[in-house]
Amino acid sequence: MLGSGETIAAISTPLGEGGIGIIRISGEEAFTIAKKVFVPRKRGPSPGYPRSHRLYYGHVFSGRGELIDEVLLSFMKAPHTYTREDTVEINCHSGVYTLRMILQEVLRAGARPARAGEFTRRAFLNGRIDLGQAESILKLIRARSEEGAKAAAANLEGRLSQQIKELRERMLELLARVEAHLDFPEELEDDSGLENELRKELAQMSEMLKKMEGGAERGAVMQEGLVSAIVGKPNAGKSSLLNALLQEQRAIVHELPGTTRDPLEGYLTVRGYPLRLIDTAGIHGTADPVEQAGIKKAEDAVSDARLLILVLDGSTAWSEDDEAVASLISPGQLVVIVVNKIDLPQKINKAIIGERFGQYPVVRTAAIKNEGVERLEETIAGLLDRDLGAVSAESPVMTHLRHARTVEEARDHIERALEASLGEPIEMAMIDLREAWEKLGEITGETVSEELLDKIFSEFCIGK
Ligand SMILES: Nc1nc2c(ncn2[C@@H]2O[C@H](COP(=O)(O)OP(=O)(O)OP(=O)(O)O)[C@@H](O)[C@H]2O)c(=O)[nH]1
Ligand SMILES: [Mg+2]
Repeated sequence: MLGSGETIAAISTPLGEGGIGIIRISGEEAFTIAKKVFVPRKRGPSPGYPRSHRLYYGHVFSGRGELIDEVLLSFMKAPHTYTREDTVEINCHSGVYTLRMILQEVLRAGARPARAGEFTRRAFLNGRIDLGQAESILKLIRARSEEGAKAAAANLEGRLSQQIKELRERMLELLARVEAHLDFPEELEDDSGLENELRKELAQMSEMLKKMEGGAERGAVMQEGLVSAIVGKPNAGKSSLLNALLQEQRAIVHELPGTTRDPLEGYLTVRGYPLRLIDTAGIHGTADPVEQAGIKKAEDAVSDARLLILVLDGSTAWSEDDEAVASLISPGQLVVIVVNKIDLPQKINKAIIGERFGQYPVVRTAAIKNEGVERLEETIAGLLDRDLGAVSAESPVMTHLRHARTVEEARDHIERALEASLGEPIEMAMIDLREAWEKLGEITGETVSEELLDKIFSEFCIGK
């Protein structure tokens, strides 16, 4: 099956300086178009030119006969291609100018520019991948951490899709059995056997869906990074700690308090957990409007954060500023207390720390000497292990919010079916079971609407 019949083309590699860049052409006319812009080096028709899945060396010329670049071309015959359509990839030198020039020639030769995600959309429409896999490709393109990439890759193999498919099959079987029973009620004396079985099945399905939901939050964290704010009074050593964690001089560190104004971000992976680490302005009472603006941003960052790294300066006494910082913690936030500058004589009152932060882990560091930083990472990882729960290797991590929501909705239907099965006529339960079945089909794309497809594929970048 072919897509819309139109042949599409786009630059498939990121624009910028690089070793090679690729222009991808897909559709019925792909070969014809490529042959118009490409001149193979070997003179005379080589036998069978162009042969599928072979690389050809040659040049691309402009319509006016000017040489644009020396390239390698691969012609790939359907269906053994990404889109299942005839596909050509032009490997050229990756400069923005070269890539654009070649694309222009390809468009002039009859292709039209591909829309965002259109190659993957065609792969889906032509049945090469299901929708869950398509979204995993998107995630893979964007994954920030190795773990995130692994989770996306696992879904790409269709693990989530596989589980959903099995569950849907079970639902369908159940629907069929109940319907057969409803059609021929006289063959059974009473319903109680079937009803018991129905309840048991529904309860199991609800459990399975609940487990899948569990993977969703972890999935989101793996993709986006856990939002984590470093917060404390001025000069406590927040920026020094950020630099120590990132192992680079990202933030300006200075002995003057009030150095950091705008929040500063860095990405860090702690034992496989990606963190989006935000360094913030020191929080204290001030009349300086610029500082006030920075503090406002710091407070916003704190309230958005899932993890707070609250930094105290061990070399100064506990103060009102520390009190103000402590009051920003909101219930449910993950918190680590860091007592920094332990290389200096300690003035902070340990009793107050115990009193104010008894329920949180405390780590002692000397950020500028890199002391205690590893301990801090371990502590953070421990908190996350407990919070997100160890997910076993086989359970699919849901990398997409849409999947998580859909699974939740499906479980709502199953719960309602379960309720209905406790008193209402059996048909009522069947309605919700069928809805759950349909919902789950949206994940694999078996019951998906055109509108949803548009939304999903529009998130892709062009060329994918
Ligand atoms: N002795 C010692 N000095 C430190 C340590 N950590 C930071 N400092 C020093 O403390 C000063 C302030 O450090 P910063 O990292 O800029 O502190 P900050 O909390 O980001 O400060 P603001 O951005 O102004 O709120 C600098 O002079 C650092 O060199 C430490 O562990 N030991
Ligand atoms: Mg700072």
